Amino acid sequence: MNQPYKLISIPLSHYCEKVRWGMDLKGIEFTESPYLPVFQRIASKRVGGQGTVPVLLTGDKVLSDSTDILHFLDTVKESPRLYPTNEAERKDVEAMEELFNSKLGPATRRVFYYYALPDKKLLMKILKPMSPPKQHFVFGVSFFVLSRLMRKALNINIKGLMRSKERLSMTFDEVEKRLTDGRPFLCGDSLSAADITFAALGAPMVLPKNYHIPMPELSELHPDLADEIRRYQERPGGQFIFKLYNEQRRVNQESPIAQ
Ligand SMILES: N[C@@H](CCC(=O)N[C@@H](CS)C(=O)NCC(=O)O)C(=O)O
Repeated sequence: MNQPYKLISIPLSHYCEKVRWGMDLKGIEFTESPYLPVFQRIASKRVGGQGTVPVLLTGDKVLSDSTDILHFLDTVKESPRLYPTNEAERKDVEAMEELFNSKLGPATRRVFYYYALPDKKLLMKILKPMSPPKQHFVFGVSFFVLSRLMRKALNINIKGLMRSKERLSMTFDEVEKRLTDGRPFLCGDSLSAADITFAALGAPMVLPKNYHIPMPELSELHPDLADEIRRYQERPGGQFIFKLYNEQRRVNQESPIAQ
């Protein structure tokens, strides 16, 4: 069957996970072109993206931002809606999503990579599922150079780590304030782009079992990262992510890989 939508991705990327979740939730079929970090820059720019992924090719449009893609999905298939039709409710969802995109996503990525990047064996293992074998090989032999490029691009250093830890905690505080009244979703009474974005971008600090590709075990990680993750798993925000993954994440196992 001819698949109209193609997702250019890094399989491990939590911004790609956010988009996949939206597509799977709506039952929109797509093929995926997976790349390893750094390699995605060429693939993204080649089709008119900004060098980052996700990029969704729709046939006549190139969407190169996860939020633009989620908005687009509501136009492809109205139900279940990711953004409420009521203006005030929609603005609330969009404000939460923006907070997670700008603060949570970069912070979880930086904290995770700060501890994982020095461990070549572990990182190669984490990056392997779904990745093109040739790229995985080249990534392995060029690890010294590529891991430095990643450090530079993602600002992975001790100062960045400290700032990211603060932002991470601040974002969880914000979410947990809302959850104290026992609500099942962050905004309104159904799953929205706010919940999906929080769960997907928070996943590297909580390691839900049914993430798109297998997450490492705590015992494999640097002890400081494992401690940090344990703390987030126990927080109400972490429990909320587990709940969303268990109850709401419908993975479409059928999405074929396109090269
Ligand atoms: N604002 C973008 C951010 C996407 C993003 O940061 N993607 C990461 C992957 S997790 C990326 O491509 N990073 C590569 C780089 O910056 O070189 C979105 O929401 O789609």
